[in-house]
Amino acid sequence: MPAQEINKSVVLTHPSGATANVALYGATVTSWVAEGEERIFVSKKAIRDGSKAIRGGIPIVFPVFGTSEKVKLPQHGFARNNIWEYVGLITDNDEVVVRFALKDTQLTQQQRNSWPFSFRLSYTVALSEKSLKTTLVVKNEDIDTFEFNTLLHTYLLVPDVEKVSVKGLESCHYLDKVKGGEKFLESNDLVTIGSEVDRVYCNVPDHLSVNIGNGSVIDITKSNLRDTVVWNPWVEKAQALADFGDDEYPNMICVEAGSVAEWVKLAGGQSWTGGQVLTVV
Ligand code: TA6
Repeated sequence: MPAQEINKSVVLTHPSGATANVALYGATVTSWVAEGEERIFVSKKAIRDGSKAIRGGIPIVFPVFGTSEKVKLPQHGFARNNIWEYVGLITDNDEVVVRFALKDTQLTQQQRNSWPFSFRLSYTVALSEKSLKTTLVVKNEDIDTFEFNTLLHTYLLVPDVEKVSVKGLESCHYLDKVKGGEKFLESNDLVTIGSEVDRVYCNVPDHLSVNIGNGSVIDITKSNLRDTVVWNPWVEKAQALADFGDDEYPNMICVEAGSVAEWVKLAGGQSWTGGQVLTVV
């Protein structure tokens, strides 16, 4: 079965043996196995009962990144905290493609009060032998224009984050949230992690390469997403997260394609499409 709904998740299986799991909760990818190895980090302390966003995987951030004075919603919005509808298997040619949907009518009244627009999100997950493609379509079903942030909060599994490097961010400006949001210019060809890192890189090229440090590389090709966030909580912030093991920060790096530095404007009746392809090289 190329796609099977089991225990509120959809399990994708590709003829090559690659697999992926997508929880209906948040339409959160919680596993991606390519060439026999798990590529996605999910904390062993992740809460999976729907009371909180899953700590790990690829949570969908929408309609706000972080928090905002303009939008009174919990951090990173409501998309990752709601049960999405499983629309079904779209194709299973050389890719296994499944679709999920979230409509404004599925939100809590409090969420709708905070973000009172008619919308429909359509999210496709496409699994091939070496790639996982995740694409979000935002449809404004309202009359008025609305603005949003969106981001794929990708947690990559790594053996030792201090051996990881991210290539492709050189010469990008970034907002350093560890230093009060101060703006810097990235001068390094390779970005490495040796302490807490929480940076919003702006206007980033569409192709990044993450050297996992054990000989494998994950390419990230984004489309219509301007920015990329790089995050590792390191020791103290990891200890402060109840749903994150104190000893887990060495085994993850978040490299998150998104449009977060500026609001995306979407006129009534219009659609916006953006996404990423993760590829094992
Ligand atoms: O994407 C990085 C970030 O914004 C960090 O500041 C940190 O808060 C992380 O997201 C996790 O946020 P969460 O709400 O999932 O705990």
